[in-house]
Amino acid sequence: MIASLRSQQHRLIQQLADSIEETWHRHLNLSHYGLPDDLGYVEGRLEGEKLAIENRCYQSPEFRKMHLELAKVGHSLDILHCVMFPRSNYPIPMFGTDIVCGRSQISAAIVDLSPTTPDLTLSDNYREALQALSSPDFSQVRDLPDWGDIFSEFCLFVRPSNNAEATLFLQQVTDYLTVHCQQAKATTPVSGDREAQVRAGQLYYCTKQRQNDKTRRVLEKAFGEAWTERYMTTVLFDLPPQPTDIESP
Ligand code: BLA
Repeated sequence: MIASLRSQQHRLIQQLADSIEETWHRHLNLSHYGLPDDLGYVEGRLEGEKLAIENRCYQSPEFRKMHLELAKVGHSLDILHCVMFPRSNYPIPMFGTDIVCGRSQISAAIVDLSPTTPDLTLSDNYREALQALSSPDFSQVRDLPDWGDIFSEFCLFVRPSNNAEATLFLQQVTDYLTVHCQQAKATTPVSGDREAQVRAGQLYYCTKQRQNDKTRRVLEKAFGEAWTERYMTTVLFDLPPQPTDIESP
């Protein structure tokens, strides 16, 4: 299953997938999160090449869904995608990372802790913890697309140009993730209006991510438009469940 696909992928993707799962296990109390039955492992064909997708999904007291996805298109494209969706009573950012690797060269490596507040800013706690990390220089920094206003000032979007830079990226992701797990555990859950704000922030994040045409095109070529729409809205960027209308007395 996922271990087999992982072993066939670009080294940075294997290392990052291992590090993400290790960090989750170290800091959080994980349990299984059930994806729709037919969407755990999927295969399609993209211009004659096989597209395989393997998903791993967990939840914890702080996170509604922690999704790690590996995808492989024939011998030409390796992808790692990971998003952590906080429960809507946790006023904390969205962790997201994506690595796209074509024919042994990494073309995109991005990581961020993206705010879910109405003014799209991170809390002081997060800012201080992230500022305390080292901020290494990369030789090729990439511009964010138009829909990228969801990302924070700490967003790192690069094209690592050698092994040393790939290792720096790996370290940066692991550091962001560690900060996030620690902050999440120290967070006091909210309710009422503040919870509604978190839900609205996650909805905005998902709406923007669904506008990523590059992701959509890869999936549509292999699986068609309808499947892709369902996948993007139920697996990649699903919205938090509605609150119950019943208030406790
Ligand atoms: C870019 N994402 C891309 C690219 C491809 C995919 C092919 C273009 C690579 C490049 O510009 O060099 C494809 N990504 C996928 C697919 C999946 C995927 C098929 O995750 C899933 C099956 N994307 C995310 C998350 C973030 C993200 C969580 O899923 C950020 C936290 C960002 N991907 C992201 C950005 C780009 C990208 C910003 C560049 C988009 C652009 O330049 O237009």
